[in-house]
Amino acid sequence: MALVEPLDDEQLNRVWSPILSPLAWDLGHIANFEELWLVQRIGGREPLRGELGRFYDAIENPRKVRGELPILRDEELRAYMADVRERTLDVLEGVEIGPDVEDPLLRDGFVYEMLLAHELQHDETMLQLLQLVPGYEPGRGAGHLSPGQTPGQLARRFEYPPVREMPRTPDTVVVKGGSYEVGAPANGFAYDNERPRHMVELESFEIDRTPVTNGAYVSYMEATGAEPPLYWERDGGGWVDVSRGRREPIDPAAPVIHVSWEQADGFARWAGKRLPTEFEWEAACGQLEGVGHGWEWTSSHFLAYPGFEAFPYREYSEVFFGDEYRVLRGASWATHPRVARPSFRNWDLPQRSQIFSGIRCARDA
Ligand code: AVJ
Ligand code: FE
Repeated sequence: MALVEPLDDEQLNRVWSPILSPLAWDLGHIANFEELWLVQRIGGREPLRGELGRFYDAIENPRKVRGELPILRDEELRAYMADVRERTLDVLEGVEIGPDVEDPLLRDGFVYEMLLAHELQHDETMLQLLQLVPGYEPGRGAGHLSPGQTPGQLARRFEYPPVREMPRTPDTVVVKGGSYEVGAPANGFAYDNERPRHMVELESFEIDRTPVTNGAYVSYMEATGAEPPLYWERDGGGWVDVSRGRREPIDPAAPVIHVSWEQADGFARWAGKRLPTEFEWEAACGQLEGVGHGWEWTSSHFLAYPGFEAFPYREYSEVFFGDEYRVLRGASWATHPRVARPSFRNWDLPQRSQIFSGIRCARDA
């Protein structure tokens, strides 16, 4: 709610882009997902609005049609969100979680972690859309701290643009070939696509310690005529960032974001390098710097790990497996720390750049 506090209902309902949902859809979807998995599945209650749930099904309703759906809007939307949350808290009181609970949805509180992660990921999706809203600045006043959360963590989530310091000299991390363990351990929260943890064989490789900067990307554009990142516009001799209706000079030292996989792959080849595979990234990530400015494109397709089991539903990951999507690793400035971990796999289509996506190069050693 803090994220959308500066917006009015017209802005919440508007279709800003065919590849992003209206904000009202995300808000209703977050609440409906919570109702479905917790209030209905765990609490055994009837849905609050009957068949409404099917309009919030992400697979049945692709992003480009979501503006025309009879979804909840305005006061009705806010009332539904509040009703669901009240029921959620109610159900929570009567529920047992712990390592020995039989229901895998409840064991170790899986369903709660899933709902939190889901909401936080949609916050990032909403922030992608909010880049299209002129004058948008997140409403800090509406934020509240949850137990254990420091003001710094809340502020970091809302920081524009990425400001973490970059080391001066670009250099590389050398990783020796051999067997590496990848994926999420069997206990603790992770998505199904991160499991099972397993061994992979890697050849020796080098990976840049830092992500590609705006300055380096400009050199690539000048040398090859490649397209600029999304939200860049020419301004005199230089470039400005026009997201959120601003015109801010591009900082050549900051990592580049809003590039597609095609742009990232093109850059890497031009530089005489290549994108890392997702497993190279995971094996090296303990030594990388600048992780968290932007998601990092990898050369890997989004595929199931050997022994994969869909949980708790096929539509989270399984329906996206195949060679259509590319995997991104790491996190962006808009990713909540709670959902950032070395085994986390993000994915998108290779031509997309609305996500906060950047580049890190690798090469065979
Ligand atoms: C992991 C970001 C690709 O947006 O499709 C949200 C996250 N899954 N609701 C997506 C997700 C279900 C997912 N990504
Ligand atoms: Fe979702």
